[in-house]
Amino acid sequence: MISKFTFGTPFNTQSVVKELCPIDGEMPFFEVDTTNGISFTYTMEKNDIVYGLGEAVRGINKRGWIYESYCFDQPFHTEDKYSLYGAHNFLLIDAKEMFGVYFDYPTRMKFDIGCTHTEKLLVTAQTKDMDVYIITGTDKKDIVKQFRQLIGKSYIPPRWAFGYQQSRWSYATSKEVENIVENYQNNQIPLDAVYLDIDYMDAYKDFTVSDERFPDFKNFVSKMKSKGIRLVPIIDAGVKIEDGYSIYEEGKQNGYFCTNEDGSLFVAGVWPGKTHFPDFLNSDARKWFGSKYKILTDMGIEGFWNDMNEPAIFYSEQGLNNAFDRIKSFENKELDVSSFFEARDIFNNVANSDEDYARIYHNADGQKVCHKDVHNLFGYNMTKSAGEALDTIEPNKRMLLFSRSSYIGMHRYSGIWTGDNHSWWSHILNNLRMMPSLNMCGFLYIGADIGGFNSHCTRDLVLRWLSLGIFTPLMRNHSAAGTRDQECFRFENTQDFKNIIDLRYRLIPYIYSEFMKCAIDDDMYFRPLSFDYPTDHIASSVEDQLMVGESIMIAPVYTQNALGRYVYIPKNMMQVRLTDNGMLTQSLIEKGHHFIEIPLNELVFFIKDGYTVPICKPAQNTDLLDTSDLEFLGNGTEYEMYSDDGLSKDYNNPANRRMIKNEQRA
Ligand code: MIG
Repeated sequence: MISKFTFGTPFNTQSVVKELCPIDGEMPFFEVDTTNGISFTYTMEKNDIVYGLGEAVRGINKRGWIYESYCFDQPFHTEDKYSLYGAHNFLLIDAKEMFGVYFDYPTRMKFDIGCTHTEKLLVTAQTKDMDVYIITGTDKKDIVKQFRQLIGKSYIPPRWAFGYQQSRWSYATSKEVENIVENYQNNQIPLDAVYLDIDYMDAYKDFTVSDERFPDFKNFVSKMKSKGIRLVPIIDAGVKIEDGYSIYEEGKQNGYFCTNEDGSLFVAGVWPGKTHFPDFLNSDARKWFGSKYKILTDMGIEGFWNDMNEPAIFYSEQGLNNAFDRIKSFENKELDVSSFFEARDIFNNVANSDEDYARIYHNADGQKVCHKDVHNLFGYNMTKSAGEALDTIEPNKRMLLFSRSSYIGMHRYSGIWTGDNHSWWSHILNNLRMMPSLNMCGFLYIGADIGGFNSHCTRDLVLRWLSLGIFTPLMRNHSAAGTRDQECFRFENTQDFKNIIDLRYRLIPYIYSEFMKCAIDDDMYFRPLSFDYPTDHIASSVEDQLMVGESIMIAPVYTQNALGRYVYIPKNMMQVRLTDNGMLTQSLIEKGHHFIEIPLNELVFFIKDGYTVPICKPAQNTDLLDTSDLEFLGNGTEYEMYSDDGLSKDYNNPANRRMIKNEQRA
C-alpha cells in the first residue's frame, strides 16, 4: 500500500506516474517537524537495515553515515563524500515493521542514517515543499515493486548494448577508433561499441563532428557498423557561445537558455569555454535540444551518453571575478597558515559552487524558478529531452542512452553510468554495492567504468573488474585522459581477457532475458542476498556478493594478489567455474562459508539449487550471436526465457516469453 503526504507547495518533478490523493493525517513511522524547513525522524532498532539511496558511496546497508542528495560532479568517490551525481531519495527500512519511503524533493536533502545518533534516521531539508510516499508491503521485493510501479517503467536499451563496449577519453581520430576495433578483432575479443568522448566534436560544440579528425563521418559510422561496431558519441550540457554556431544562435533567439535573475543569459565555463545551459526545465527548450540528436542519428548513430549535466560548472564569469578580487586582497600581505589555506582554496571553490547554482534561473513553462531550488532535476530533464526526441526520431527502434546526473523519473528515459571512479580495488566493491540500490530506484541499465576512470590501472585490476562487469547490463571499459591505456589488448596474454568477455557473450541469453523480465515486471535484476534469503541473518549482512537475475549469485574478487576469497553460500548451490582454457565446469557446493580459490585467469559464480541459466556460444559481437542453440548451466529443469529481436519495442508481446526445458536435465 502506498500513502502520499504533501507538505507545502511541491514543484512537480514528474518522477511518479500515478496520481495519488494526499492523505490528510499524520505520517506513520516518522516524527515530522516543520518549524525550520522540515525534518523527519525515525527511530531504528539495533539490527534494522536501511537500504536505498541509489548512487552513493559506502555500503549496501546505508547505516552509519550522512548522505546528501545534491547532484555533484564528484571525481573522488571516497568514503568521506556525501553526494555523487544522482539524487535518489528512496529508502527501504528493513525493521520489525518494514516500509519504504520516497521523498520527492528536487533539491538538497540530507539523510543522517545513524551517524550523529546511532539509532536515529534523520531526514532534513531547508524548505518543506515536497511529496512523501510511504510504502508498506509483504516483503522487501514487494515494497520495491510497488515503488517501481509508482515511478513507472524502466528504460530498455537495444540488445547490442549488452555487448562489451570500449571507451576512453578520448579516441580523437577515426584512425584511432579503427585501430581499437582492429586490435579487438585480431585478438578475437568480442566488442559491440566504441565510444566517442569530447574530442570527436569541433571545439567541443554539441552536435558537431570535427571534419579534420573524423572526415566523412557518416561513411565512417556505416563502415564501423559493417564490422559490427556501433559508435556512441557523448553530449555535454553546455552549448558553446560562438557567433554563427546554429545551436547557440537558435537557443539565444528563442529564449531556450538559462538566465540570471535579471533575464540576461547565464554564462558558465566548461569544456567549450564559455557556454549557456539549455533550460531543460522548459518543455519547448527540451523539445528543441532533443531534436538536435537527429543530426547524429541521421549519420547512423544509435546511442548517446549525456555528460556534465549536474550541471558541472568549471567557473562562472561572476564566480571567477569574485575569486580574482578575493585573491588580490591577499597580495603583499603576510599570510599566516589559515589565510594561506584560505587563499589556496579560493580557486578550488570556484567550480560547482552553491553561489553559481543560486545565480541560475529557469523558465519552467511560465514559472520562474531559481536553479538552487530544483537543482537535482537538471540532468534528468536533459536526458528526458534526449529520450523523448529519440522516441520521435525512431519510434520503432530502441536507442542506447545513459546519463551521468539523474533523479528518479529519469529511469524511464535512460540508464546511467556511475561516473568518474578510480582504478582502485575498493572501487570494484563500490561498483557492486551501488547496483541493487539503483535497481530499487528503477535504474536497470547501469554500470561503472570498468578498469577505473581516474588513475593508472593494472592488468590484474582490469581482469578482476571485468569478472564483475560481465554481469552488469552496461559493460563498458572507460578511462581518463593521461592514464595508462586499459583496452584488453594492451596487456599480456589477451586470451585471459577473451575468455572472460566470451563468457559475457555466452551469458547474454540469460542476462538479456532477466533484464527484460525485470523491466517488464518492475523487479530488481541485482538484489542483496537478504532479498532472496530473508530469514538468514548472515545473508543479511553480506556486502560483497549479489544475486543477479533469478538464478545467479556472484562473489567477485576485489583485492589485489588474492588467491581467491571467502564466499557465503546461503543454501546449496551449483558452483560454476570458468577455467583457464575457457571451459565451464560445475559442481555442487554446500550451504556455509567457503574459501574458494579463484586464480586471476579463472572466474567463479553460483547458481541457486533447482535453477537454470541458458547459455549460447560466444561470438565477436551480439549481431553474430546465435541464441537458438542453447545449453544450460545449473540443475533446474526449466527456465522462463524472454527473447525478442532486441531492437523493436513490442516488449509485452506474450510470444516473447516461454518456458524452455533444460534438455540436459529433463
Ligand atoms: O570534465 O568528457 O564523467 O566519463 O570521459 C570531464 C570527458 C568530463 C567526465 C565524464 C567522463 C568523460 C569526461 N567528462
